[in-house]
Amino acid sequence: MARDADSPFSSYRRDLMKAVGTGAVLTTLGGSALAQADDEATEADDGMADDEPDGETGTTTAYQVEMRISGPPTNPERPADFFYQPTGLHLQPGDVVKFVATTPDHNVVSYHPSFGMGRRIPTGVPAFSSPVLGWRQASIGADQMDPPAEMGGGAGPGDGQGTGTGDESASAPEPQTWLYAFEVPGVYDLLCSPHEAFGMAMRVVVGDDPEVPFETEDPEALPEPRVGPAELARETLTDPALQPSAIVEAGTVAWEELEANQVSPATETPTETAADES
Ligand SMILES: [Cu+2]
Repeated sequence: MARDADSPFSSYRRDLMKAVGTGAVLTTLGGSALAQADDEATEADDGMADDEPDGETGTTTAYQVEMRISGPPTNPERPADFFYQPTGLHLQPGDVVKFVATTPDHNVVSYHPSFGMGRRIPTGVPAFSSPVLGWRQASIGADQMDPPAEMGGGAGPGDGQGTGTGDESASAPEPQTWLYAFEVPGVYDLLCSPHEAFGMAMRVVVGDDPEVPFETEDPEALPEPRVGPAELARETLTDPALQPSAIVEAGTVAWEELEANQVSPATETPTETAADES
C-alpha cells in the first residue's frame, strides 16, 4: 500500500481531513484519492474523533452525498425511495465527495467493464467501488443482535453531526462514510449494488464541458442489463433532470427534482383526488 507521507498530496490530505473530518483515512490508488472511514481505522486515529465533522470549515473541495431509503415513495409506482441525495452533482476536477450512509446497506459502484457493465465513467479512470456501508461498528453494541433505531437526533440532513459534542447522540448509530476524489473530467454514472433495480443511481459531471458519448435520454437506447443500467436505474439515469447539461447548469440536482419523481397526471392512473400529497 503506497504511503503519501512525503508527497505533495500530503498537504492536500490535511486539507481534506479538515474538510471531511471524523478520522478519515486516505490512501492513494492510481490517480484517484480514495479514503475510507471504517471503524478500525477511526478508532486507531481518534485524534480527530467527532470534533468538527462539519463541511463548513472553509473549503470548497468537499461535497456530501447521502445514501438513503425513505418512504412512502415520491413516485407511487415504487416501493420506496432508494436514492443518492443529491442525485446529480457538478464538480470541478479534484473535488472530493463524501458518501454518507444515512440509512444502512448502500454502496457506490462505477459502471465499468471490470464489473461486467458498459463503461459510464471517463476512459482512463479505473473501476472503483466502495464497500457496503452501514452504521459504524463503534456506534452500536459489539454484541448487538438487532439493528439500532435510526438516527432520530432531530438535526436535519447535512448538519446531523455538526452541532452536538457527541453526548446527546451517544446512543444514535453513526453512518459509515466513503470518500472519492473525482479528478478526470467527464461524466460518472454510479450505482448502488443492493438497490440499482429500485432506481438507486446517480450522475456526477466533472468539468464544464464533458464529452458524453454514451449518454442518452432514451432508456430503450441503453445497453441491456447487465451491460447497461438495470431496471429502475435506467429511468434514473435517463431522467431529463440528470442530463449532463442540466447538472452543469443546476450545480446539484436533488432526488425530488427528477422528472420521474414529479407526480404527473399523464400516467394511466386517473386519480383526480390524490390520496397522498398533491
Ligand atoms: Cu442503496
